[in-house]
Amino acid sequence: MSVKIISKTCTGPVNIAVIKYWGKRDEKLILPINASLSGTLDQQQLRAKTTVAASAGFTKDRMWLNGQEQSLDNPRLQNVLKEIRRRARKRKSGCEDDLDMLTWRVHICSENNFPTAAGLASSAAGLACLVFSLSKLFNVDGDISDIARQGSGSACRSVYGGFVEWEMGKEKDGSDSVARQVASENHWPEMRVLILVVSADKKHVGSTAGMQTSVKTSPLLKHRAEKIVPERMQAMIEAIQKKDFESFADLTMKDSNQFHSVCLDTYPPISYMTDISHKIVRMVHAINAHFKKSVLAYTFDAGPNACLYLLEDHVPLVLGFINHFFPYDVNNEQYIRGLLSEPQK
Ligand code: 2P0
Repeated sequence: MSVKIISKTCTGPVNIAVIKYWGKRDEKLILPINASLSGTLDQQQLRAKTTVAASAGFTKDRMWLNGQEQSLDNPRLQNVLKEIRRRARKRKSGCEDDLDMLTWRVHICSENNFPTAAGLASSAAGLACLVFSLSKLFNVDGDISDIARQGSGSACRSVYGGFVEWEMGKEKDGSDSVARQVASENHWPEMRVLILVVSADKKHVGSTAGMQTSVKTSPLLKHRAEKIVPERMQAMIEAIQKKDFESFADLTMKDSNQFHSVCLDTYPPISYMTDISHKIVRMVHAINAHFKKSVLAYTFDAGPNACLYLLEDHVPLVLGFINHFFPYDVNNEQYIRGLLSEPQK
């Protein structure tokens, strides 16, 4: 006797925030204390890849990440699976096979082609990809960014390409805390991102725990969420719509700096940036001073690695500076690799 297995394989992109998410008002539903905005990278260099399979022959839901079996005894993953099955059931337009399928267990196999948990948005790409693959497997249509959000907050932004806003929302049930595209992947085709891997080690404080401590202890975070981010979001959306790189760059760098200031304002403090990260900041400002305007913007997430936004024309020159200031040294594990990614495709 043969047992039917249905499977789907999808890939999911990384997103790099230019207005950062840091802090939740609801831990279970993953509702943020401020809106955020990111660019979605193309999938040539960095991506998650997930295969989901369902079968009447599987005895329980199981998951493997980069070849290692992971426990699915995780409330976030359970919520994601429950919500996908709930929506599939609600749709009810499927054939009998479809309805049968809702009782089948799933096997999930996911891999990233870049360091996991090193502040390179691996959870965003992974969870967005998982939710997208499950939605294809169970024929769930419509916006799935709210389901991705329940897997990992920033994952909701990886559901769309181009520049994407995660709206904070007002509703208690999170129904309006969703991602929406601010500009499509074709809007600013000259935009590039260089990722400088300072360290591929796991971060010393995870984002989820780090932001919980920040919400409890940082007065700067409260001020940022209430006063700074709402104005900055508007200015950022305008800069993107007008393709005003200078404003885009200045806002991006200021927001990264404020996020890391919040980390230091957290008690006990959190420091994600290293001496090399700070050296990159100085290099970027030196390059911008040379041009007498911002042609390059850094942004750092919950880790020491730098993401540099710039326009295509400046890539060769900036790579020249990077090679000059951070020469490749095989004996030094802290060397920097420049990965060139086009953010929008
Ligand atoms: C961001 N980060 O906007 C910010 C900037 C890190 C620094 O979103 O607890 O992994 O799963 O919602 O989404 C990292 O936080 O945290 C993050 P959870 P998540 O990209």
